[in-house]
Amino acid sequence: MGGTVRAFASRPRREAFVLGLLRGRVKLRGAGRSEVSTVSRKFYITTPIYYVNAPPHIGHAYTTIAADVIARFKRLAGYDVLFATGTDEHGIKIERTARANGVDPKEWCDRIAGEFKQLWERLNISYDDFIRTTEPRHERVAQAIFERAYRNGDIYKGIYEGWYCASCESFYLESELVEGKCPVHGRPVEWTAEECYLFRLSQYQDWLLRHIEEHPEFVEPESRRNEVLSFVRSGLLDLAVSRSTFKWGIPVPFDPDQVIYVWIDALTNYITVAGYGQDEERFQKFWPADVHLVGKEILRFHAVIWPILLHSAGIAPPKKVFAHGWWTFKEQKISKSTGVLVDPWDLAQALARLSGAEVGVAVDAIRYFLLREVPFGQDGDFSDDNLITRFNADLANDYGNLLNRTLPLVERYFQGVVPEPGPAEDRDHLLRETALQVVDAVEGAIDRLELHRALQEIWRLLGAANKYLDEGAPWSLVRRGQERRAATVLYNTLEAFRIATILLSPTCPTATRRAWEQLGIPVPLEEQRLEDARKWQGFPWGTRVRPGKPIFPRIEREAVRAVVEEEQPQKGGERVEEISLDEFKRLDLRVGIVREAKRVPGTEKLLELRVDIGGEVRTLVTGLIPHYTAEDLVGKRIVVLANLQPRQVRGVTSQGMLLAAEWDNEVALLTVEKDPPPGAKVS
Ligand code: ME8
Repeated sequence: MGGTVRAFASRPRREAFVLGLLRGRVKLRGAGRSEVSTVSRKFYITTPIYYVNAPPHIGHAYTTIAADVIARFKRLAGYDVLFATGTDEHGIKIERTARANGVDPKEWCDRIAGEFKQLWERLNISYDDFIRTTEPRHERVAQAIFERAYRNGDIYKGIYEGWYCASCESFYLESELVEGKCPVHGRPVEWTAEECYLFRLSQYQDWLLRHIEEHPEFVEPESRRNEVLSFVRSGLLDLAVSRSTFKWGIPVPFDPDQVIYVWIDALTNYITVAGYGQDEERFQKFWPADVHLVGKEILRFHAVIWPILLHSAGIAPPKKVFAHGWWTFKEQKISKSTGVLVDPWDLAQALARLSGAEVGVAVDAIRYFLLREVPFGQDGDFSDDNLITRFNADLANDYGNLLNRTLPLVERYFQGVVPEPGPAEDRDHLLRETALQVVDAVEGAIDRLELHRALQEIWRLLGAANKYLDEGAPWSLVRRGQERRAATVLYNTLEAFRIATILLSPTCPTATRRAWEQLGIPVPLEEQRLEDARKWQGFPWGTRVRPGKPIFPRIEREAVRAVVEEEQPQKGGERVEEISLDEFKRLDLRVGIVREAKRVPGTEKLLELRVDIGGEVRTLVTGLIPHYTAEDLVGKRIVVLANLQPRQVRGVTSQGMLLAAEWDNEVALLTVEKDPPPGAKVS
């Protein structure tokens, strides 16, 4: 760091050793030998590759954000990281969806894969590789693995009969169905009987059992591991690994009438990314994967089929498969098949509008909320209200406000220059101890994938720093002429904040960058490493701070109510209070022409309108069904309240309101005479 040069002569030995490790390379000096060998530490983490049958939603964002935070943390800790995500593009489900949308499957896949990539960019996902299963590099690997199992005698031709759920792309036994429907999606299953290739899963049952028993860390959390164990103990059946009734898949290399079963195709993506069969050095370095993060519904594929397939091909299984829980919304699973969707980008934009924060900061708040709210591994119910509470209490108050009250004090008492601390007192030692413990605790929690715990620990440090500042009260120290002590208190508060900022940077990359800019430390946050968080009093005194706007401006509850509530019909006949003419003039009422209208999917009464209000076309969401159909409205002149705060209605942003009369369950739109142009003022 720039500024002042100081020696760390008294750093404890253990810390010095850890620092050596953290740059990602350890120098091992053999006794009596002079050569120095370097060992690089790698970390390979994956998300599932997502189906492209529909655009991404917050469930996909959850896994991907979690993986991103872990990957960023590992980079911070000096690891050479490979973080992969991607899309799963073959199978009957994708083929059907593409046809239903009137395009060929490849075109459809390109479109949706593009949407995933765009969302990941917006959510600040730092993936190193985005794999698509339609890429030639992957098709070669899937075929090679299939062929290898065939040559081993693990794949044979037979007839498979069973119930198939196209949503899961999976076969079920009669006994596994729930009321005759898919146990995961609750959807009807299809009876299939076809000639195909089968894989001898049953042959590997004992090997897998032993592997899981001998490697308790292989499947986590523990409750999920027990489920997998009892599933394997109950007996594995051979698995159908090819299909012949449709074409949208990777051809079986030795039988062009069959395509490889989509799950076999999909799972092999993890070794394609690592360079299998194409870049031996890369494969040696990154395989086995350190963690496959998955949702709990696809754990069996990853913890049973995948290790067996690898073992049959002579490849080591991944080190860990971690299954997290499901997000629900009002107790219903958020998923494409239930139709309950939360669009993370809409949510970020709404949060940005509500708070006035920049959208990247709002994205950070969502990233933080998802990981903090629910212990990683458990289910959680999504609620706007809890999101706002976390935003205000944790981010605006504990984190943002700590900075916003410290920097002005530095300005006021020390001309905006971070002062040199004086001799340490007990409470200074205590803050230092907390900070150093927290760094270790955060690292440990990330290693155990206790992401919520890692955040709790950072907040333990922020809590201690806020309390330290309150109790240290530099403002009264200055009043009593104790500037030196005030300098120490302010310095140490900023120091704790600096450490918390480094630790929080993987979760909130944008907000922490903004905070770092305000701290004024010349070395950018991106260049900080975990070892920098372990250096107490690493903040260079003499630094000129640059106080700025609050990074997480508080959200007012009133504004929230307007945004998250669905449109409620106004009740007629109510007494209303009088307003002045000036108050009325604050309403921007204009003539608008409805250019397009369509029903909001998944709702009974909502229409989404595109309304020309003169030089601008606005989106309005209104509950006009069954009084009007979409066709009734196109071309109509209506009256629009144009300066109503935008609000989120079922994932669509409504940018205004149209006026209508209501009586006895009837609704009539307000229209105008003489066809004025769109934008004409109504007063
Ligand atoms: O299963 N809560 O793809 P998919 C939490 N292509 N996580 C959720 C979620 C929710 N409500 N909804 C989805 C597939 N997810 C296969 C994977 S891998 C070789 C092939 C996340 O598009 C979670 O990670 O159905 C879940 O496992 C994944 O999205 C399912 O995505």
